[in-house]
Amino acid sequence: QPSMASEKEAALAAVPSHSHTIFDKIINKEIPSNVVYEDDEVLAFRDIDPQAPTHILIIPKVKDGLIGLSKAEERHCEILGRLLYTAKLVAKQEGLEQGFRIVINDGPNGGQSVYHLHIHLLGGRQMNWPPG
Ligand code: IU
Repeated sequence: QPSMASEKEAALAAVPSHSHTIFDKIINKEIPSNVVYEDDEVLAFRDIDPQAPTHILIIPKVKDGLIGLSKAEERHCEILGRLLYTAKLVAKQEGLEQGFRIVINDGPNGGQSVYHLHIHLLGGRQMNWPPG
């Protein structure tokens, strides 16, 4: 949980797994979230612990083994493209004409804390390079 640990600590504590994550509960509306875009394949909702004025997570509704980008298979190519395209649509919807950043954290070193592939869309401020 973001409240009990820093994002880095959460990532280091997270165990990569194919089992259900909190994102399934968000998809199934078992826990509330601030949804900004939804279609049959993709859900986009505001990150609970925003790191920028706009911070949205874009996820596939069906995980299909895609616990992280490092587990991607050829069959995932279509949904991966759909997720990126959705990021573009949501960026426009959010008015991020000045630009934005897309992030995919993978594994412990990448700072991944939830093992259901997700794209971070960050915007509304100047981003720094390199990222931390
Ligand atoms: P990460 O790339 O795996 O570290 O991203 C997980 C994100 O999910 C992180 O930014 C959390 O703030 C966010 N999040 C959320 O939005 N809602 C939740 O209930 C939980 C995490 I747990």
